[in-house]
Amino acid sequence: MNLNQQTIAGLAEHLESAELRRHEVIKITEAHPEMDWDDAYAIQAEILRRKLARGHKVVGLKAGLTSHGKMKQMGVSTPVFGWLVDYFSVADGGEIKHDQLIHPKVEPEIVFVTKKALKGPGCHIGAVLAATDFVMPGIEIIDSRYKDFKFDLKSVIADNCSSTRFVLGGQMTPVAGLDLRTLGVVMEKNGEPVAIGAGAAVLGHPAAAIAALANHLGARGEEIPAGTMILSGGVTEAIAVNPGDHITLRIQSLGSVSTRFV
Ligand code: OOG
Ligand code: MG
Repeated sequence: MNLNQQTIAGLAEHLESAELRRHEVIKITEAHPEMDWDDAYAIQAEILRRKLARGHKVVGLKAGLTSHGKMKQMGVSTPVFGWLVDYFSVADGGEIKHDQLIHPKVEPEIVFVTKKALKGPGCHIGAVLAATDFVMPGIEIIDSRYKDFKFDLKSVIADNCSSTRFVLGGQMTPVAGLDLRTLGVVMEKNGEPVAIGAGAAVLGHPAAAIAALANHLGARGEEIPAGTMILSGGVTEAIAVNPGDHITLRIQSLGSVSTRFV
């Protein structure tokens, strides 16, 4: 680590206040080019500590930048990991107030819920599938706190990977008998398909994103507990939304989920 605790705490406050006051900031590596990966995850952890101290609860985890579409869109090449807290959750069919966010985009995601703990290193898709209780469709709403959604990997990790809201729905579907690579994914904006893909877009198999998360946590002596909900990462590039937009995600065999921006 290259940053001291005071700098980490200051950057966490800076990024969290950008979220809570809905304004953009310059990517933090501009002022702190010496920042390393551990510093970035330490800032992310400090933002979570602030939220937990205010009574919020962790309700899930996420992997991001796991598909070629997303990596190309954001100009980066490594997956990133973050957390999801209680107030990020929006009911299926529910409304999201656009003016509570900065410049939101939506992503189609395959969501896993575990029934056994997963611990790296050495976690692989077989272990993930054996530990999966069910999968379901999820719309993730991301809202980078950085100006024009432009960042580098360390800056986006510190910003908890742009996380802001998620909507779960559809059918809780066991993975036995499903080929998650060939599941068709269609996201519609106002009735028009705007993003189309298949599960294999996510690291060749969406379970590989969950294994990567387990291996990332394992390197830190942590694990994915049983009963954890995990977003495996946008299958396609993210789509910008405006007030009035209605988003529906349909995933083959898993059903559909929707939300509306007001
Ligand atoms: C980073 C978050 C990426 C995903 O599913 O790829 C993410 C970003 O693109 O702002 O959640
Ligand atoms: Mg995502």
